[in-house]
Amino acid sequence: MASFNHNLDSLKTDGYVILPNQLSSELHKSLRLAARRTRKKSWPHVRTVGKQFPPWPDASTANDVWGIQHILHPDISERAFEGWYASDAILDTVEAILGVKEEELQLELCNMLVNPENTSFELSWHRDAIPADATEEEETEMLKTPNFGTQWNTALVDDECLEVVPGSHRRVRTEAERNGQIEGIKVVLKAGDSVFYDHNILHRAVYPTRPERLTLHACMGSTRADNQRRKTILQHGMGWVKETEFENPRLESLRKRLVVLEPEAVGYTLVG
Ligand SMILES: O=C(O)CCC(=O)C(=O)O
Ligand SMILES: [Fe+2]
Repeated sequence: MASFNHNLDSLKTDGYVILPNQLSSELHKSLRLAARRTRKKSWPHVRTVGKQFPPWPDASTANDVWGIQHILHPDISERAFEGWYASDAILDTVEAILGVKEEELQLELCNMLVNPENTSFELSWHRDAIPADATEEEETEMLKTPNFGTQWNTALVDDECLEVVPGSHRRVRTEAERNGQIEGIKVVLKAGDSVFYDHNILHRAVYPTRPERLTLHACMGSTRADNQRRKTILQHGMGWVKETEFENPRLESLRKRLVVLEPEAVGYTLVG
């Protein structure tokens, strides 16, 4: 556990931590097969090239995509994704990061990021929870907002698309950074590695058409999060979770905790 505490320290200090080789070779293989099948599927929920933030248009209007949304959706129905999202490895890590028990975790987003086939693309520098046009005062306030969730990328093949500014989740942007002069470092993942990162770290991503990218991109939160976080998650086109029921009992418990929209019902008062 000592080494995991070290990882938690890195996540707090640097805003990200790479956890090498997180997948058994069997799970890795089934996830990679499931990911390649999913990529080939005709599926309406995608991230379209040319657009950084949701909502994204339906796949039928897209020339190219950089992500496949909602890979836990019953119409995709890949057991490998379901088993992975609700695995010991993921749940133990999320529990340690958030300092809560599995009984307090809720299902959130689970997507897949891919190389666009024909048109390279890139995301500009951003924080996920603070708009780029926030004033210094707004940024200062928003950086204080407690976060009851964590997010991560798990690479199924080698991936160097993500760039981060270490430590930037704990401070406002410098004048130079506000003017777009940002020095980041590449997050280099070998196949099987995961990176957990703070949603407020300054980051961007560069998507060339080659090599292949197959990276699972997910988040999970605590039921201590206020209804605003739940509504945001559900409004991310995730209404389907209300109608579905997973066979995997751990995943089903996570789902039920997200769809209960009154925190009182799960034993917590509103926070934040
Ligand atoms: O491609 C990535 O790894 C990062 C994606 C990202 O930053 C986002 O979707 O907000
Ligand atoms: Fe982001």
